[in-house]
Amino acid sequence: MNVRAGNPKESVTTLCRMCDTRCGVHIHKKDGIIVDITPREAHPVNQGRMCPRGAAAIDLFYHPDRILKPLKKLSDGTFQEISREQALDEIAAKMLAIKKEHGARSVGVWKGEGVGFFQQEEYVRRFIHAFGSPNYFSNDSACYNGRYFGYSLVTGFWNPFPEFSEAGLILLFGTNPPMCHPPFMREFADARQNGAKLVVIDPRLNPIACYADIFAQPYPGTDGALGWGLIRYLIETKNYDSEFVDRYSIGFEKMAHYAKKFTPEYVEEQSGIYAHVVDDIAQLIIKSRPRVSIFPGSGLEHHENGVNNVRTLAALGCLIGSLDISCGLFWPEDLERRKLTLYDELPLLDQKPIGADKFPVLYELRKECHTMTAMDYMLGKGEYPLKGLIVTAANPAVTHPNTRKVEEALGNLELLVVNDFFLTPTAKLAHYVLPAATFLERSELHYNFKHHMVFLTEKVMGIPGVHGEYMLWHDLAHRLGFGEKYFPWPNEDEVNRWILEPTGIRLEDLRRHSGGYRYKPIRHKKYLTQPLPTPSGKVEFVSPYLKKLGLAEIPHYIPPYHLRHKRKEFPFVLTTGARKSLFYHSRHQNIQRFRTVHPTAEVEIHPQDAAALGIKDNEVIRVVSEMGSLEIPAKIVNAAELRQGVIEIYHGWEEWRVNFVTHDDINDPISGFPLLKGVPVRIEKI
Ligand SMILES: Nc1nc2c(c(=O)[nH]1)N[C@H]1C(S)=C(S)[C@@H](COP(=O)(O)OP(=O)(O)OC[C@H]3O[C@@H](n4cnc5c(=O)[nH]c(N)nc54)[C@H](O)[C@@H]3O)O[C@H]1N2
Ligand SMILES: Nc1nc2c(c(=O)[nH]1)N[C@H]1C(S)=C(S)[C@@H](COP(=O)(O)OP(=O)(O)OC[C@H]3O[C@@H](n4cnc5c(=O)[nH]c(N)nc54)[C@H](O)[C@@H]3O)O[C@H]1N2
Ligand code: SF4
Ligand SMILES: [Mo]
Repeated sequence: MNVRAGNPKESVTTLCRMCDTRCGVHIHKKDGIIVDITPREAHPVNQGRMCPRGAAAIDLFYHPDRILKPLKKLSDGTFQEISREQALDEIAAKMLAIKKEHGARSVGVWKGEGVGFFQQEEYVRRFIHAFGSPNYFSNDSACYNGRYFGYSLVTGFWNPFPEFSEAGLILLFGTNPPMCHPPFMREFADARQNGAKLVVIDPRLNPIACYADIFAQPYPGTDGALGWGLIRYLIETKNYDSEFVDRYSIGFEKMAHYAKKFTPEYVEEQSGIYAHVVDDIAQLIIKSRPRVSIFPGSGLEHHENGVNNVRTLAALGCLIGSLDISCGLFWPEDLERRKLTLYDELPLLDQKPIGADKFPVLYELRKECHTMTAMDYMLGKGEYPLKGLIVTAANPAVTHPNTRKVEEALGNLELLVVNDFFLTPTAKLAHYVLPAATFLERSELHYNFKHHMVFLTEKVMGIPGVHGEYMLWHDLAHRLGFGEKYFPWPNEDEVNRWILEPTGIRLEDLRRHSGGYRYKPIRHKKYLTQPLPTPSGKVEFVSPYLKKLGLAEIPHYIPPYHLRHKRKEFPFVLTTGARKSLFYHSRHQNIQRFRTVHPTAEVEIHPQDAAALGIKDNEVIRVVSEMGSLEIPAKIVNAAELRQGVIEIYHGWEEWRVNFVTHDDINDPISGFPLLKGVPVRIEKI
């Protein structure tokens, strides 16, 4: 590969963006080639540690399969390399043709987890509004929004990660930190050293569960019942912060009334967690409150009752007085920077953002269109057609539910552009594939709200002809006629200066503080002197906003789909996507040394379930749901590793795409989230 150094220094400090954790790292170069990546000692997030994926940025940057030139699909389905000018000219021309025939809203954009949040996301949102379409989609339709809503609806803000090290009790629901959030492990260790207790709620014995004081295995999708059982216990025994409740919340009486039915026996019936375990967890909360860190992961939001289950846990945290303390529901203060989005200037509500009618909360609180509804619009079954789509940093042909429909919908577009490093299953469906730049080839601002810090990362490397996200939107905007107005900045430095201008922080200040710049001191219990950012200014145990929309005012518990619709044909419950430390969704399977560790996919199954079906270890079996089927080798786990009746499949495999069997049509009414965990299935021998 023809690479050149973008920076003459031999060691550059930056943030790792192999995941959204953004650990501080040093990139070491020799003669312009990256030779090593090491963790930054003083960084507030990782404090001198890093995970194996961080160092794999080298494998990614130099990967032999990287796309380095734009590709155009020919009529025979093969791809041909073309110049960037030709690619962008043709894409812009096609976008204008679609706009002329169907209106601007018939073109959309989709950003994925590859670029995460903030700056790269804001470029995408800005671009599509400037073009005249409200149709911004993202992976967040199946990630994070569910948790964001669960918290925001109760407290008005999204709780960034708690400072676990200061907790007396850590309660983890459906999260797998050693795989997903490695820096939490140091905080857990610090807390444990100070005597903190650990409770893990997960149908699967995930690695952190091995260290728990209490590990309980619920049926998927039933965490809300446990949350309510804990609320009931605390209210009945008067072990809650009544002064806080009286002065700073609304809806307590309704909540207390609703909680009554969640006796330990009822919780056991719903969740399968023994009644006495509910009491034990409640006792631990009582001993430690308010120093309790409650953390729900994607195991909660990937259900059709996810937001309310998360809301229940947020309410529980408030009830015990954990609001706005470091190890509880910390309320971060924003940096008063400029935003790149155009929602005030060009709201485009009259253009009918896709899914905003079906899932108004998703649109109102996050300004996101609903990806699952978008598939219908691509297939000509919407109110208007969606004909063109630019996808950056996402791989929906693997990661989005109902793969069969995704392939059909993307295949039906008149223009599909994919900006990625590799020819992914999504890119293979595209008319044009553009070579994306890695984080090492970009400059961007990063915000860490837990620490009130802002960071600047700069280009460490460059590859001729490969451009970062900003230049993609900039160059397209200039071809489409709105470049001068909306993308006037010639480079990322100028964008960054514009964003920071109102803060008084200069790029030079950030360059001098490569370990991050604290933009505001941290304050706690701010709700004592200022209203919370909820509509009422108080904690909302019930939500008048949701009631007005015809949604549940109380975060009520509805049993999950697999319990509501018990059917003989589908006796098992499939959960998907328990993360693997070396893979990141659909990424890194092409890194050979990682692939050696996980050579093939597997469906994890309980030994008694396997015995009853006569299934042997490694035997290829068929998993069938209402949506589709998948053939995959079985892995018989130990009895304690999985709740009987539950099976688990990782979601990122290119060759074994579990999303062929997940549901895009069973959705959380608040977030619109699909049913990814808790899918009724049967197992067939082949
Ligand atoms: N290595 C690695 N790290 C990652 C990612 C990755 O792909 N790879 N992805 C990143 C992203 S985008 C995200 S969203 C986060 C997700 O990170 P986490 O939120 O920690 O999610 P998972 O690892 O999927 O862990 C979910 C756990 O929930 C359990 N579970 C499933 N259903 C239920 C249920 O109904 N109730 C309960 N209590 N548990 C349930 C599963 O068994 C699993 O152990 O990870 C991030 N970090
Ligand atoms: N069944 C099931 N499905 C799931 C989940 C589950 O648990 N179960 N989890 C869901 C969750 S939480 C999430 S977040 C989504 C993730 O869904 P996606 O956003 O589709 O995530 P990735 O598979 O990581 O795809 C990211 C793509 O971006 C590319 N990429 C990486 N970095 C960059 C970059 O800097 N620039 C550009 N242009 N491209 C880049 C990668 O090569 C990759 O092809 O999957 C969801 N899907
Ligand atoms: S957790 Fe690993 S991949 Fe994520 S930022 Fe840190 S070192 Fe990079
Ligand atoms: Mo995610």
